Amino acid sequence: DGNELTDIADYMQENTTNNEKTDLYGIAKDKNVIFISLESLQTFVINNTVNGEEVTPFLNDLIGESYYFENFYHQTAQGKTSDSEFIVENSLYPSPRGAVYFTHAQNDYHSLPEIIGNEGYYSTVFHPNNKSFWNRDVMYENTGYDHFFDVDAYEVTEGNSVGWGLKDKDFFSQSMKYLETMQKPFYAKFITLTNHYPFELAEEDATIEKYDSNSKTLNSYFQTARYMDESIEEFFTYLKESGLYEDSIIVLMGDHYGISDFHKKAMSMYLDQEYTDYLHVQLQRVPFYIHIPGQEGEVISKIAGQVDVKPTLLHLLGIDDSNDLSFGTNLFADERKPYIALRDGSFISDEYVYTKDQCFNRETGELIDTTTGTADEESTCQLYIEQVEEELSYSDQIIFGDLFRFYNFKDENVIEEVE
Ligand code: GP9
Ligand code: MN
Repeated sequence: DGNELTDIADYMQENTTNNEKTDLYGIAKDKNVIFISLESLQTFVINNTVNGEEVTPFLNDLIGESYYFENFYHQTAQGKTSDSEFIVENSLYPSPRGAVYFTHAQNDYHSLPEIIGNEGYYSTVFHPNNKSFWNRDVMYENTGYDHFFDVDAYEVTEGNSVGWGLKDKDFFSQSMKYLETMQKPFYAKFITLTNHYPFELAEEDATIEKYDSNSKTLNSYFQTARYMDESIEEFFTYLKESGLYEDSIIVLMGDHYGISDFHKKAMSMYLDQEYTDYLHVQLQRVPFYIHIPGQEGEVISKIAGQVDVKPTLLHLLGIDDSNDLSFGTNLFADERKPYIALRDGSFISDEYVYTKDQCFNRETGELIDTTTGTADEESTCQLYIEQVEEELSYSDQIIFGDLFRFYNFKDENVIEEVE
C-alpha cells in the first residue's frame, strides 16, 4: 500500500529537495527545449584525436558556448537508450534487470513531458525506428508525450540508411519540416542512431580514418562518432536558418557507453592507460551540454548524472518542483547530493570512486583501500556504500510497487489514503 512510500518520500524530500533558486531559475521560461540524445557517445572522445584529427570538432567548439559538464555519468543498465530516457525524464533509477520501458510501462509516473505539458508545452519525440522498439509507443503515451515521429514519419531508402536505419544527417534534415510547424513552446527529443554498435558507415560518409587496433569496434567508433558530430552541426545550421535557434535551449547528452569492457585492450592502448576498475567507471562519463542562447560557455567539473537532468531542466524553465520526488538534484544548486550512484552500486563522490569493493581516489585513480579486509578496517568509501544501496532499492520499490499512484504531486506531498 501507500505506507511504504512514506519513508521513501521522506528520504527523497530530505536528500534531493530542489528548493534552491539560483540566478538561472526560469532563464529558459517558455523557451522551446530541444533535447538531443547522442547515441553511444562517451566523454573520452570529446577534445580528443584519432590519427591526429579531432573526433568531434563541432561538439568541441560547442563547449565554448554551453554549460558543459565534464564529469557527467550515464546511469543506465540493460534498457540502454530506453533507460537513459527513463532516468532523464523521471529522475528515478533504471531497473536492475530488464528495461522499465517493457516491464513497468503502465505505472503512474510524474514525468517531465507530463509536468511541462501542464505548463503549456507540446511534447514530442523524433526517432526513425519502429514505434514499438523498447515499447516506446506505450511508455510515451503514458508519460505525457503528445506525438512520436517514428520511422513512418520518414522517407527511408537504401541510399539514406546504414546499420540500424536512417542516417543521422537525413534524420535531422527530414525532421525540420515537422519542427518548423510545431506548436510552441515545444519539448522535442531527438534520438540519433548512426553511432550505434557495430558502428557501420558508408564509405562516402567517412571523413576521418579509422583507428588501428585489435578492436574493429573501437576502430570504427571514431568514424561514426565524427559522422554524428557533423550531423549535429548541420542540425544547428537548420535551427539557425529556421529562426528556432534563438527561442530554444538545446540539451545534448550521451545515452550510455558505446565501447564495452570487451575492448579493454584496444581502449587501454588508445588512452595509453592501464584498464582498471577505476578507469572502467570513469569511462561511464558521457557528454552533457546545455546551450542557452545569449549565455556564455562554462565548463563545469562537479560530478553529475542522468538523474539530475529532470530537476535541472525544471529549474531552468522556472517550473517549481519542490513537491516532486526525484533522486537527482538541480545541477546548478550549491547544495547537492554528495554522490552519483551507478546501477550496480558503484558510486562517484567528490573525492572517491567506489566500485567492486574498492575505493579509489577520484582525481588520481589511486587505490585507497578495499572493503574486503577485516571488520575493523572500514573503507574510506564506507560513508555512502549503504546509502547508495538503500537509494537504489527505494527506486526499485517505487517502480516494482507502482508506488507513485499513492502520491499526490499537486497537493503538498499528501500520501493518499488507500483501502
Ligand atoms: C533503438 C535505439 C538504440 O531505437 O534507441 O537502442 P539501444 O540499443 O542503444 O538501446
Ligand atoms: Mn543507445
